[in-house]
Amino acid sequence: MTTFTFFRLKLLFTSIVQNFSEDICMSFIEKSKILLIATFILGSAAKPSSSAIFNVASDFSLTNNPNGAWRYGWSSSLGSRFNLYSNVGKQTPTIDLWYDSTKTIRAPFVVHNSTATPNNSHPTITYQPGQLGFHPGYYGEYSIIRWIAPEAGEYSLDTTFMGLDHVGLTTTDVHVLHNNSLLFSNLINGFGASSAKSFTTTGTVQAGDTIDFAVGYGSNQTYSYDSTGLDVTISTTPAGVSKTVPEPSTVLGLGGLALSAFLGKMRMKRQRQQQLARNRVSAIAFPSSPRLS
Ligand SMILES: [Ca+2]
Repeated sequence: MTTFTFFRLKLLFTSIVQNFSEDICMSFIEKSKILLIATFILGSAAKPSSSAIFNVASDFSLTNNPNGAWRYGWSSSLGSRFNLYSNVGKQTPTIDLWYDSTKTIRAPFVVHNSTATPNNSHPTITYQPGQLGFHPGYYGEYSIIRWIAPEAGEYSLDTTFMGLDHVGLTTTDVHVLHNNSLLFSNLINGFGASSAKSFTTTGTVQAGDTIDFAVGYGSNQTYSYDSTGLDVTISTTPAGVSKTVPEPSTVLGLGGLALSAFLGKMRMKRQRQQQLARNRVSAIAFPSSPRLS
């Protein structure tokens, strides 16, 4: 549930509760029941949603950086200041590119094949449909894709780095860092599946924690032909939320039904009371005509 949706609901329930609180026909106990139901609905709705899945390639954006939980950028060394890429363009006419225009030949960078077909528009790389890659800089700058935890909770991480350049071949060093502490390091020397290095882990994060995926120019310390594929999936479960807890929409539906039923019952009671009051007024204003005998 978005913050906007939550506050719209809050305004709606506040309005309902206020209207009935001003109803003099309603007892204190009845008003208290309405408040309790509304509080339950809002309290349940305020809880974070259940598990979320983030994928670095399918979530890619060429228009937003930051892009949701993702950031595209670079640093001079591992763990040093993170700089967002501020320039977009094309590596080839059909391959998307994030880069820093102040850097030599636009490296380091991040690339993405947004087409639905294998793309060999680059002379030494074939990008698979939807594939994402990144590349270090001339001076050994690290290209980094950063994920920032939207909220506290548990996470599971599955990542694979792979050489993309079938001519070079790719020669890079790759890393995963949690809040700038190394979780994983390895070297990519080669091309394709045989060069791939994978890493999986689980853990906990606080809101705002960073998990970085970084690529450097490798043990040969040259950046030529160093395009490296990156596949990352992060699954999260917010703190305090069990996978068996009903979805907020379910809670809202059940809570809304309960509140509607209770309010309907109160309306009927009020209508009966108003009708009785009208009958009494009618009896006083129009007494029966005296019977002529
Ligand atoms: Ca290299």
